[in-house]
Amino acid sequence: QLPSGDATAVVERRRQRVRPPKLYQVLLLNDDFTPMEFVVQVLQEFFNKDRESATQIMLKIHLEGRGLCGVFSRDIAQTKVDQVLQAAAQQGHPLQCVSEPIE
Ligand code: NFA
Repeated sequence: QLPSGDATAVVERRRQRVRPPKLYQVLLLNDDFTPMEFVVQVLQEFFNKDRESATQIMLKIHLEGRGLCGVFSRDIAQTKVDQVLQAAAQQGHPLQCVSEPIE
């Protein structure tokens, strides 16, 4: 179990168990129906992007299929996903948003 011996070994083993929390990417996925302007507004409202970077990210998603909106702790990432999906559904848009752990 523990390496043989002294108190130092115990201290080192405890320290090894402390890990920084996993981080999560939040991504938006392209579709053929959600208006570009709505995606730009989502990026500004929920991901605090200025209009220029929001437009760039939207176009990247449009051209490449998906794009990174931000990196957050697990709970914040899930809240972002929920907020985006709720806003999209409320406006009748099929916009999809997912979160994925990094590494
Ligand atoms: N592809 C959508 C359109 O042409 C725009 C869009 C961009 C949708 C990014 C979803 C995400 N109206």
